[in-house]
Amino acid sequence: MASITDFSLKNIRLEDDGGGVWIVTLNRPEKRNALNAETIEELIVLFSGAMAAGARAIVLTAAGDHFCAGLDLVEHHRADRSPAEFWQLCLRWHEAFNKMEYGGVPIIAALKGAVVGGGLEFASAAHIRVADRTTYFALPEGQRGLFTGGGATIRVGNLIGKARLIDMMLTGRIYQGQEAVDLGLAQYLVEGSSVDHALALARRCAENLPLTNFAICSAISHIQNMSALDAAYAEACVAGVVNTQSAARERLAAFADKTAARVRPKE
Ligand code: 1HE
Repeated sequence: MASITDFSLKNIRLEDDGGGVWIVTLNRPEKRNALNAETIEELIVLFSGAMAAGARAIVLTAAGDHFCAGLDLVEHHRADRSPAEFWQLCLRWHEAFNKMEYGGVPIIAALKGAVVGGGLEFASAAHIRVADRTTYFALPEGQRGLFTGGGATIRVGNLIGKARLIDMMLTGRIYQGQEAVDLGLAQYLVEGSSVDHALALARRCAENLPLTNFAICSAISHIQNMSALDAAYAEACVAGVVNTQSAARERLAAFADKTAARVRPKE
């Protein structure tokens, strides 16, 4: 895809703020943005092509009061899938979420209402999560007779740890507010609109050099999958490329000649 207008998506709305920050809106509010198979395919197309189409940062949001109600349970019930079919469907979910996590474009999820089941798996593939006061997190799989299939055992486990993940799945425990932030389910809790805050963060990310963001939003996730020895080597390789990019020379010169902003605590 050469530009944002080349995407033809039914369940997702796409806008550019004019500065390369894309606003990606899940658009099935009447189904509480439950993820059906078609939406997963659209996510794959979108996140595979966003960088080449010029996205500098992405705000991920949803129409209606709820971010995402997870797997489309009605579609799943009606399709009466075989084990092989659901296995393959889960791999499509992984394809979509891996394209997000490893794709190199910063993704900031603006959360609200239900972020549950596959909706939490989806949000966990973003790089930054902003919650508002309506946001709540749960993994109702246990109560539905299901198991997570979109990466919760990995990403949600990484965010909150194994014991809390198991508790959420066994008991249906719901986290919200400051407690959810303290546990790591979101990095920000805002009083107003999570979209406004996510947009401000995305615009800030978009001021970074694209290669730097690419490294932050792909290399860290890859490196975390490696042994410490290989991770250190890979980090050195990435730094070799990023820290010698010609586009960074201007920023380094500004520091050297004392015109660049300094890093100071808030007044
Ligand atoms: C849905 C879904 C869905 C709503 N699949 N259609 N996820 C869950 O267990 C969460 C299921 N959803 C809910 O608990 C509630 O819908 C909400 C708390 C999110 C919202 O409640 P509410 O009162 O605003 O809406 P509602 O009346 O429950 O639903 C409105 C419509 O959305 C209704 O459709 P309608 O055609 O009858 O109007 C619902 O059927 C539809 N809807 N949620 C399909 N999830 C890779 S494995 C991942 C495994 C999982 O994700 S398990 C967790 C599934």
